[in-house]
Amino acid sequence: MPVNLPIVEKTLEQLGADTPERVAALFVKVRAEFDREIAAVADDAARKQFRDAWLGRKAGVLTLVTDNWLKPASPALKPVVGQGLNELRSHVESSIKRRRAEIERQSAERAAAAERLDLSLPGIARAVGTRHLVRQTLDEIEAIFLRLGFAVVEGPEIETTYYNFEALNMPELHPARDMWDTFYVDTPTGGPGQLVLRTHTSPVQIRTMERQPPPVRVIVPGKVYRRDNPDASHLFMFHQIEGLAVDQDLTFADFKGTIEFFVHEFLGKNARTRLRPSYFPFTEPSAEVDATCIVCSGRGCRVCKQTGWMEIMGAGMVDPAVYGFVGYDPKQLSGFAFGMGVDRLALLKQGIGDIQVLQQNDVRFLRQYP
Ligand code: FA5
Repeated sequence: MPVNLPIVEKTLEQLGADTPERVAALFVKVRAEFDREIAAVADDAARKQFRDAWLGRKAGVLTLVTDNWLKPASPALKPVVGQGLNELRSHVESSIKRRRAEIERQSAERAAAAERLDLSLPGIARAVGTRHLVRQTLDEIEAIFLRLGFAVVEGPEIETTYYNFEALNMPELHPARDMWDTFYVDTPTGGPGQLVLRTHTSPVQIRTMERQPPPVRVIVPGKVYRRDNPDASHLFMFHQIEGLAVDQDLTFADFKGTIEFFVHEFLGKNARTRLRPSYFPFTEPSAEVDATCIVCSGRGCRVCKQTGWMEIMGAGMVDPAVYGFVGYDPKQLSGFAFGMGVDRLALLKQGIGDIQVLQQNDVRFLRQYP
């Protein structure tokens, strides 16, 4: 910032300042110009430039006054110029220091004003996750069976072939093993220690009966895995809820009553059920349970493939051969078991046409089930 003071470029002689009064008058002019200019210094960058213009060693105003006024001054005027210069220097230095403090205070005030907390501003809404539709369905089904006195138990997702097949009355090479396309886990030995990703929750029937004496009344929610090609009704990882009740004198009527109660609670009082004969190696007799399609109320639609019915579970009376694997007495006991596909029940209840949306994690879908 060049200082607008041509007088400091000249000597006292050139300025005609030959008396102490005239010299003093020159210093008054310089000081007035300084005071005028410092008032316009508004920020730290301007202050630095201003300081250099006045105090800079090479061409600052005070250096010029020293070189042009003091050094060539006559001996009579030298003390007057010296005194004027000293007073000017201390005025310049202290004023610049004061201005610097003011600028710092002002910028701190400005920053504080910008940061001031405005309690009237609307808050920032944080997105909160929700339970997945499958989790919601699992919880709902569990709650229904808890009311009937069933307990919830769980089992491992990596299972031995013994629990997944053998103890469920499917010896090695039994053709029924083909009902489940299985993911085998590589193990060094193979053979009887062979591990699989469980294809159903039924192995936990065996684990539960091994662990506790009858009576048994449990449900088993969990993930299961099959080498099924994904399509509108198939996933290769899905969820089942197994049910097992074993006691003295349990009959097929107990089984039917339990399932009807569940279907009414889950799908509504108007939903009807039907049983179709089926086959599972670990139940005898076996049945597939259908419920009226909730989307079309049984009239027939795309979701139920125009049949009016939706298959919801496999089930049956526990095959007496199974009790032999867990040390239960088949002559004293009877029971029923069922295994339902939770993902398909979620589709059925919500009228969703493609099971794969449950695993695509599209938030536009997930947000519909808060
Ligand atoms: C079983 O898994 C038997 N363990 C059920 C059972 C338990 C029978 C106890 C008797 C006694 P199934 O393979 O039918 O049965 O499967 C049961 C349900 O899982 C089916 O009704 C269907 O809802 C569901 N499910 C089967 N495969 C798939 C798949 N790939 N994707 C999604 N859901 C499936």
